[in-house]
Amino acid sequence: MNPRARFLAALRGEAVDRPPVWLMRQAGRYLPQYREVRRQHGFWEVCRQPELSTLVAREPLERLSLDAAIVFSDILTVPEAMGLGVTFGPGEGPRLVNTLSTAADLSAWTVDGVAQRLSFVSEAVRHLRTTLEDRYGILGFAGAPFTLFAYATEGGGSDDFAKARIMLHQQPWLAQKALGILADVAAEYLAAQADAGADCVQLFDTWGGLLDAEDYARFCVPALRRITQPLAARGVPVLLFVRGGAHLLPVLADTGAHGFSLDWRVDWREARARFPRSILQGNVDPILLMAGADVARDRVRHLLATMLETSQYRRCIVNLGHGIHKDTDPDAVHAFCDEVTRHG
Ligand code: 1CP
Repeated sequence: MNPRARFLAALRGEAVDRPPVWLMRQAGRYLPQYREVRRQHGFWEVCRQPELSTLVAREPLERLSLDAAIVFSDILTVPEAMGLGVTFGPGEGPRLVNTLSTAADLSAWTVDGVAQRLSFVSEAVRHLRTTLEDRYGILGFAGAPFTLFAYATEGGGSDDFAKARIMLHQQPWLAQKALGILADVAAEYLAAQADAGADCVQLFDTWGGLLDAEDYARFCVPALRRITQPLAARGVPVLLFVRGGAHLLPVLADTGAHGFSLDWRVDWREARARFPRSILQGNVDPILLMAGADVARDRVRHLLATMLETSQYRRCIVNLGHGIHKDTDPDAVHAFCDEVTRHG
């Protein structure tokens, strides 16, 4: 089966020879060529030049047996385009200059013209689609509203994103307004990526798992529905990844997502029993790729056996439970993908 045909069949719930595979952060710092490109170009420069973004998005496809590419970009394109001033220092996480703590901060967000300022991402998707033709699936993506809200309030990475969680309860109206704006921008942004050639889109809620189910249902689910509803109306499948979200499975059904990218701590069988008709993606612990090629192969065999037994391989996509760690040996990643292809 052609990789894109396999990816599309999985998204539609059709029979496949084996589940398709792609990996979160498949184009990234664990690849020597990526690091070489980054020595010569700034992060935003790589994202903004379609030739460079396609180059790095294709690198993993050339080395590994993958069925889909993810556009090279970042979830922080959206706050950057809304005037929050996002920079990536060497070897550290992102920094945001204009953080959100008051209603005045929110009024300063530049929502007018944001789609135009984000158009470089759909241009990157278009360039990638033209280059890959119909050989591979393509995923577009965006940060989920809560995760972007978390960076906007904190001004950078954090272990607990306390400012965001405090704001939800101290200024709930402000938090809800911010989440609604982020959701509406994401809906339009993802639709543009689909129009440019993405076969499906993924929402990354990397920090959503910090919330309990009640807060997730109150603040995140309504914002997520503002994204999934218009995309569903356009026939664009939306996958939702919530890191550390095992306790949120009961409320995720209400998000309207077409499928779920499972964190490594989620029990696959439990998720399948809860979501018999949804796409499920995941969910090998990415840290275990650092245990070497044999462990990587073993984990794939175990996952595929579960996928076969519970789902006859239908509506399943092989992936990790979070992004590849930058210190991972590319040979272990190769072994992981190769093992998937042995099960066709
Ligand atoms: O120095 C560098 O080269 C920058 C490292 C890097 C890369 C490779 C960043 C900065 N972003 C990216 C690309 C990226 N980011 C992709 C496309 C590549 C691919 O997947 O193949 C994607 C999908 C993302 C998404 C992303 N960015 C997320 C969600 C996924 C996740 O890993 O949880 C998050 C949280 C970010 C924020 C971000 N951007 C970059 C870094 C180092 C971080 C994390 C910062 C933190 O710890 O808070």
